[in-house]
Amino acid sequence: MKRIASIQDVSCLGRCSQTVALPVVSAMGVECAILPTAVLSTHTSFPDFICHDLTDQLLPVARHWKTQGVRFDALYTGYLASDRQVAVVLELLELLADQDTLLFVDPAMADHGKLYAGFGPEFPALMARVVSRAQITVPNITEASLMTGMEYRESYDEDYIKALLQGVAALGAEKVVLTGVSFEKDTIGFMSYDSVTGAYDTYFNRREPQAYHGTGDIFSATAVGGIMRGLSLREAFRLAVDFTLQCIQATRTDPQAAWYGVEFEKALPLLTARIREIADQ
Ligand code: PXL
Repeated sequence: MKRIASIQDVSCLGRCSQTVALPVVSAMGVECAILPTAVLSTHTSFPDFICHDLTDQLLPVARHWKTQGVRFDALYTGYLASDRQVAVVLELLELLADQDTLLFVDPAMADHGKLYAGFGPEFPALMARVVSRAQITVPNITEASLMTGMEYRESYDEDYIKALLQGVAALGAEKVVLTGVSFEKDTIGFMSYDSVTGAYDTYFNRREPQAYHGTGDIFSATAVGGIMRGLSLREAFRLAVDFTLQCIQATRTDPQAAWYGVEFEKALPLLTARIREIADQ
């Protein structure tokens, strides 16, 4: 069985980051070790959340894993809790990766044109250092614009999206998958760029009118799980778009859901069935 380490926060309430990655990756038949970057009472959209930064725990945990001879097929980073955590995470990646370990970086720090609460304007440049190590990175449009210094636009064309993709690749990432891309009002999906082959790819599915918290984390966890189960990047990211949509569709009737995240629990059986159909045995 493949094993990954998911390096992001535990938001105790409000499905996102580890509380999404662990169940989704596990349901896909991949072992998911977790390395929490912080413990928060809730994700940062709740008022008055509390946060305990775990930067000082990260290297001791990783060193202990090393002494046990553990290896990882992928290291997946998401939300990082502080400026000073970035240098530690870079060291951690160095320590835990071997030449066959996939580095998958979700620079989860911003959306809808704004940084999440708690980050200062210097944070995107720090996150860009983690992205520079990635074989695959999955920014949304806000994150890509903040890291590249390009203007954030709500309405855009393919040239703008390609410029963002190339800008993120120029930071050092090999493959860039820009999420939340929508060229038509009823569809949403991704556009990707492979800096080695120069190839672009796109995939779109239905766009539901509601926006929910934590859907980016569902998308990333599904993509990592799919890649680990032997899907091509194209298949894995298509599956991620489709499953994110299924989670949103499973949630639509709940008026509280925008806060508590998508009810992915209802859709997990669909993911398990689909991965059984399409993945390596
Ligand atoms: O879903 C991304 C995310 C992860 N972790 C924390 C967050 C958010 C988004 O707001 O606040 C703590």
